[in-house]
Amino acid sequence: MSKMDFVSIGEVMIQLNSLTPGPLRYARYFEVHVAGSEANVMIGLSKLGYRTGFITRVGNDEFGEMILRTLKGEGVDITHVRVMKDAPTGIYFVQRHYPIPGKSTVFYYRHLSAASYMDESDVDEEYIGGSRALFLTGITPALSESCYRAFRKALEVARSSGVDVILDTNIRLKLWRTPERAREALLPVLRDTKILITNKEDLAILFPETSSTREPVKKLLNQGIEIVVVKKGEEGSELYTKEGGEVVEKAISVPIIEDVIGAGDAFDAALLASLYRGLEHSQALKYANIAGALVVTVRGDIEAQPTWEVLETMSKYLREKMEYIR
Ligand code: KDG
Repeated sequence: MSKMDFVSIGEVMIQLNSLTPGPLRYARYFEVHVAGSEANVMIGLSKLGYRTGFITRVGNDEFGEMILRTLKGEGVDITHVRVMKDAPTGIYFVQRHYPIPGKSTVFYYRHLSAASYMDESDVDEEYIGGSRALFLTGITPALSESCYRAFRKALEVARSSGVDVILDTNIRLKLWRTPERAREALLPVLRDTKILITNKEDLAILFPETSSTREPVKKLLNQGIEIVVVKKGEEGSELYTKEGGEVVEKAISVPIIEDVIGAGDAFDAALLASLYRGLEHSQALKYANIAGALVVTVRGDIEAQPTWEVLETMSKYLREKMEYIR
């Protein structure tokens, strides 16, 4: 098996995205997608030319089969995906533009799903140890006690093998239930990361003593993290380095917002693809903002994730505002 550039661990689900905006109690038509934060990032990186692999479990059911086919079709290695007999593939629903126009809400049906049974035995030391980077999010440890142990083991394996650790805090309070639980589990592992990706809301949960983003970012960099990236949605994004570097990029506004879910993952993939290609930090943030903006224009998390060609086309369009008729 060839070595991976990026490996990740988490849950992939079937996303049922309402075709109509508004409360789900009135929704009659749903569109089916495959999605899940960490897998979205692996797919995004695969579209940008990297070899990626994913560790998870799916149920021995039609939805599990759909996930396997999608991952494989998008170029993600599935040799470390287990198919479980006694638990189903997780699903979730997306409600769009309600109660906040332009925003989406998720409703999970993933309790006791196949992926929630992952444990240390899913974490293959050679697989992670042989890769360039391990990508984690704060979602996986929130799934169950055994997922938390798998997450910790993956992190330790990467650390002891000299593999870069990248973490997106991605705090889902619907899973953690309280901010305290999220904080207790995540704060101790942040210092083990090389690149930390976060947002204003997560920083407020992790560092409730301050309302600024600057102070926590400074603290994190002082703990040894090399790069901290703060995603600010419509306000753009910021990148800070241990050496004192600071880059701020404006968000890209798009004429259509279908569903904002998955934008952050596309952002992460384009950011990491750019950083690992050695691009300037400001260019990496620009591409990441473009990738995030593209994903909000469609339903589903992975369909509009860009290739390099798409990133370049959009960059050119934003610079020159030419009529794009081909
Ligand atoms: O980042 C998008 C994800 O939040 C979405 O696809 C669902 O993975 C998911 C989760 O756990 O919330």
